[in-house]
Amino acid sequence: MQLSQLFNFLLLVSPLALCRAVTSSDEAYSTYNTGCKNPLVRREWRLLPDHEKKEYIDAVKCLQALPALTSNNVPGAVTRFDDFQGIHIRQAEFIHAVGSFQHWHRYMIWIYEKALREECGYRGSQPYWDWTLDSASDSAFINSPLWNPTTGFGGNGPYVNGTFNPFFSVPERTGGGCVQDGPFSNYTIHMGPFNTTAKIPQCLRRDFAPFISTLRLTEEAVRLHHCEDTFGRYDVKVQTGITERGLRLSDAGFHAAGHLSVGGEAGQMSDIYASPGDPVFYLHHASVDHEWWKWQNVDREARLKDATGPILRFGIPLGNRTGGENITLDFMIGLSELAPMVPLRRVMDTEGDLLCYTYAREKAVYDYATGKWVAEEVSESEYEDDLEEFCENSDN
Ligand SMILES: [Cu+2]
Repeated sequence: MQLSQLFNFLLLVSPLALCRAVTSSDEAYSTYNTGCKNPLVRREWRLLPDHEKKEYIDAVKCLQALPALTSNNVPGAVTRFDDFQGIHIRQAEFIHAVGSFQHWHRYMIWIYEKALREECGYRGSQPYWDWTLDSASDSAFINSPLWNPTTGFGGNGPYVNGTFNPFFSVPERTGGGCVQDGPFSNYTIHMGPFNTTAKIPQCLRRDFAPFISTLRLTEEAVRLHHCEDTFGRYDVKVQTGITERGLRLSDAGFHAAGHLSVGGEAGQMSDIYASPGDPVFYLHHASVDHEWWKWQNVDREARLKDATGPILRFGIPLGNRTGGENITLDFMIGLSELAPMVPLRRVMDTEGDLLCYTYAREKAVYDYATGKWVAEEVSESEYEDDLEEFCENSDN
């Protein structure tokens, strides 16, 4: 073994070297630590002008063409896009039905957004998918601008008969086959289903279940989560529907409902391990994050410090099965090779000493006169007044 080979070998095996590799490959972290002056502003997908939609999709396709960084530990990872799916598969049992669920996914989406910007020249922010805009009817869901083949992510897969998931069934699913149109119909996903990072090439599958959207993703259903005033209770609602055996429909919070409405039974989006194989995962989780951000903003002083929930899956109160210790602000989260470990206090504030983004204070409204979605401003006080009235009127 030559000296340089030995050095490379040490870099790969030594945990110390691993830390070094991560920090040295990413000096940019230090620039984020000086405070957040110009936060990126995240917007709803349909409010982006078409050229910005294209820039985002081009950047995702760029990640899907760059070589993986994690292939030493994630055998199925071929591309930079796969890196994120692989890390999610590997960590899935430590990041769902735990107190750090929201924090870990916030961190993941941010690192993904950073990769799009720093490695693929993307100049925008991570868009999100406001599910409530597509929940008025089955056809509203099916015709969402998100699924547009030229300005979106392509649509449903053709209907395929059969049982795809040993753990749950989605009775009114409508697809299940390979997505036939849009920018990702030819992309090969390399991992899944379930808990393996072995290389299993497969197509992107979607299995729309619009009834989940009309049931669990309406404005009212989503808003009910916000009537909770402690993080613990809010988070229980958001995570309802995560079970040991995957995602469940009944009482599903907006997190599980968003996954299941797109993934049905057969699609990657319904897979608690492999869901980041569908590029829409990132818009869905940005929306979960957006809701948390809105919740935090109602009382920033208290809520930016409010973190609780079990370290072990399904501990109290998330299932109450394992009991055990709770997370604190010092609990460490990380993305293996993709990003350094950080205490979760550092991701509490989206405009803090690590993260630097915010969400536009707007809501998309459909303008029947022009047939276009337009932005309507929502002030913070307006949002809070409405919420108060809503929660008083709902027997919650
Ligand atoms: Cu996840």
